[in-house]
Amino acid sequence: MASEFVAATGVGQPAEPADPRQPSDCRELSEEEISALVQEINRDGYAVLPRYIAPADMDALRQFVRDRVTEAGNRYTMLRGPEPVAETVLGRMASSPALRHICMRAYEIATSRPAPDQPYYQILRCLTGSTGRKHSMVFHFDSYVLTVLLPIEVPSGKDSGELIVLPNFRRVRRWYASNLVDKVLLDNPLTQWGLRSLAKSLPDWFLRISMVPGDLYFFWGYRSIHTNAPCDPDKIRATALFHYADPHRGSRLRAWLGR
Ligand SMILES: O=C(O)CCC(=O)C(=O)O
Ligand SMILES: [Fe+2]
Repeated sequence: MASEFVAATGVGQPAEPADPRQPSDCRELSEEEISALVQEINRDGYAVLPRYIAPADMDALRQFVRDRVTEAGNRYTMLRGPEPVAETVLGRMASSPALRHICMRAYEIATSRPAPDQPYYQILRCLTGSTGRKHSMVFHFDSYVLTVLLPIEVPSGKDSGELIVLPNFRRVRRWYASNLVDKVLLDNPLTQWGLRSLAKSLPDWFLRISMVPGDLYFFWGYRSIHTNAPCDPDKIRATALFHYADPHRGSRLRAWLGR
């Protein structure tokens, strides 16, 4: 599956032995590697760059997440935008030319459209406690073409918060109105109930990805129906997301609707 990408391109291997005291900047990928990444997302539903973030950065990030969760009273918490995470490796990722290049070229290769100069929609999601359940098994399409996901804390155990994906379910819509119809059809109690039932009764229909902290995951969030499985309430599940490129940014209908 996703490992083929690694085998084909060798991008999984760090160029030098990782020095745990030396936080690394984002690795660049060649044009061939980005093409292989896109092919893999198209074929398998997702691609992964193993060990993209250095262990020292991951340790600091885990501590950062624990501190924010404690501050939030051990409840679900979400940090939005670059400012609250500016001092962590997530701040460096958000401003990394190498990661930006991967996103823009992947977008161009996949859509044959020029990559727009839009900031990431960046969030850090921390699920824990009983409030974490409310934010699990909520199937959705993202509003952005490419979703880049860095798992930070992945709980082990019965409920271990996998990423669940029905990959590449729809095309990138030309019109915002079509996108809105898709979202209404998906985001209603009946469809949500149907998808939850299907995920239980026909699990093979879905990708269920057990993510590894420090690896970097890519999928077409706009095209894929996806969600996260629940995690045990006494554990933390934390993911950082960089969503890139809203195809309906200039839509007049959307401006009119005030969305
Ligand atoms: O946290 C995750 O695993 C997925 C979150 C997600 O899909 C989103 O924020 O758009
Ligand atoms: Fe999403």
